[in-house]
Amino acid sequence: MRLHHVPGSRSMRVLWLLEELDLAYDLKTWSLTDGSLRSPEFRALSPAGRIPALEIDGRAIFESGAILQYLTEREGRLAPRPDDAERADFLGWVHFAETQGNILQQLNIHHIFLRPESARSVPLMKLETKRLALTAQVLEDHLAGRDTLLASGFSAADCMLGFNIDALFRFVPIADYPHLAGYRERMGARPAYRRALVRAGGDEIYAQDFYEVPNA
Ligand SMILES: N[C@@H](CCC(=O)N[C@@H](CS)C(=O)NCC(=O)O)C(=O)O
Repeated sequence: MRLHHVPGSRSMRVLWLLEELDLAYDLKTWSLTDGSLRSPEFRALSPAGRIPALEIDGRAIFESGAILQYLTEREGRLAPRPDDAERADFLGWVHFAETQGNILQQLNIHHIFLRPESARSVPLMKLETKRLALTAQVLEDHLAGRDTLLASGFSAADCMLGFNIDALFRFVPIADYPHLAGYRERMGARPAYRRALVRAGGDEIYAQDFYEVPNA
């Protein structure tokens, strides 16, 4: 099994799940900025040139949510089965994580990656920060009085969504979301998460703890 990875990116979701499942794997590390994700070699694994991709069972799978689902079904662990009443909640949170992930990606592009800086859009940063705050409030409300996304306990949906939270608090103030902050602490304390962080290498994306929307 080989995970194609960029430190600090969505491949952390898969890395964390592989550690939770105690599976053996190799890591191949790529860069978001050197053009290599557009190479034929990488696009043979992930056609849109996106991280992560997982080589497994003689093929490659792309899309973090699909990889998580494949792994939980293959291993028969950390996700409710299709006939379980919690299955719909599980799938909802897995896909919600990508709704939020796409907002975070827009904010990363406009606060960090886009060059020249004059091409960055303050109105877009404002809009996406508001949209992000709405998703954060959904989680804040959902996590009041519960430790994990699913009532039955930790699942791969927490790997999918838990990964977002570090990025989320770069753009919305942690003090506004105490239940979500507690969730981040609980997820961050899991031994498998700690092991994944060590294997993942340093974050390649964020140089600041918090990114304010600049005055236009
Ligand atoms: N929906 C995809 C999104 C993958 C994605 O956009 N990954 C980012 C890294 S977090 C990437 O590869 N960005 C490079 C690019 O957009 O060119 C998934 O969940 O796997």
